[in-house]
Amino acid sequence: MTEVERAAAIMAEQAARGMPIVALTGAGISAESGVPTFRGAGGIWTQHDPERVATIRGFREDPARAWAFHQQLRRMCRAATPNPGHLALAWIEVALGDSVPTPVITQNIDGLHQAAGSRDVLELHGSALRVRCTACDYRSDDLPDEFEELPPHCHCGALLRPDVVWFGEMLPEATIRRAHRWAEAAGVMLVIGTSATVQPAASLPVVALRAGAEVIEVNPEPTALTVMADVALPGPAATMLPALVSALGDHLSGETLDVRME
Ligand code: BJW
Ligand code: ZN
Repeated sequence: MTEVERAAAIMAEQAARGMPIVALTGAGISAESGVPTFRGAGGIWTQHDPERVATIRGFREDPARAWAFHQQLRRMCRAATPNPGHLALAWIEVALGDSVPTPVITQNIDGLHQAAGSRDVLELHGSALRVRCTACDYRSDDLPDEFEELPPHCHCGALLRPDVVWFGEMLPEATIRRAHRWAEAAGVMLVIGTSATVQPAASLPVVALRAGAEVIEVNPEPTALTVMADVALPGPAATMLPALVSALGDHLSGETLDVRME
């Protein structure tokens, strides 16, 4: 039995018991859509200092600098389309149906899971496709390609900022609470394309393991989680996830699962 087949067997068994199949994703799942990862060769943090562009201190120091960076990031996210990895997760949701919860907890800010059709996406780190006001409750995802002024201002006069979570900031409370609950309830947690270095997201697989879930990791590189995972699939998400879905199809009847990988 290959590792992919073993992972699929675990998923099928847990799904048959109605146990949640929870995904936790990171930048690696979008790499093959052309959105660069943060760390590693060619990573965003090798080109930009996160202290300057991904903290509230850096933003306050020079809002135009932080905005120039985020505009670049937003352009990449807007130009990207879901790859077979994102689509495989959306297909798992459809294939397993309503009796098996299949939430996707993502650290990504690119909106690609939603674009792929995943319906229950928990955005831990917000979205590059939205802005919010630094003073009032204004929030919007109806943004022009380019702002007339950088940094852009709210109708109330205060600065707008990207609706993302920067280092040192709390994650959206309801979202991280729900993510924790899914980690505790999971039968399987698929951990895909994350270096598992940024807290509190990096703790979710550990929470899941302690609560009895089986953890399947998809990542071409080893991480701190690899030795703890029940199955590690060392390869790119856009190849590994369709293979996993295909193997899962062999475990389920044609009526329950319709996952032709065309
Ligand atoms: C593939 C692939 C392919 C490649 N297929 N895979 C000391 C100890 C512990 C914690 C802290 C500490 N000091 C500070 C903290 C807290 C801090 C933290 O964790 N820092 C660590 C870096 C040390 N966390 C926070 O500040 C968070 N808030 C918080 O904790 O609040 C409470 C608190 C505050 C202060 C102190 C203590 C507690 C907020 C975190 C916000 C993260 N924000 C970012 C930026 C958003 C974008 C923006 O600015 O616009 O979110 S950082 C960046 O990292 C982004 C990502 O979501 C996040 C995670 O990265 P991810 O997704 O894992 O990507 P990579 O690039 O790291 O990895 C990619 C992986 O893909 C690699 O493994 C590849 O191998 C793989 N891959 N191709 C599959 N084809
Ligand atoms: Zn405002």
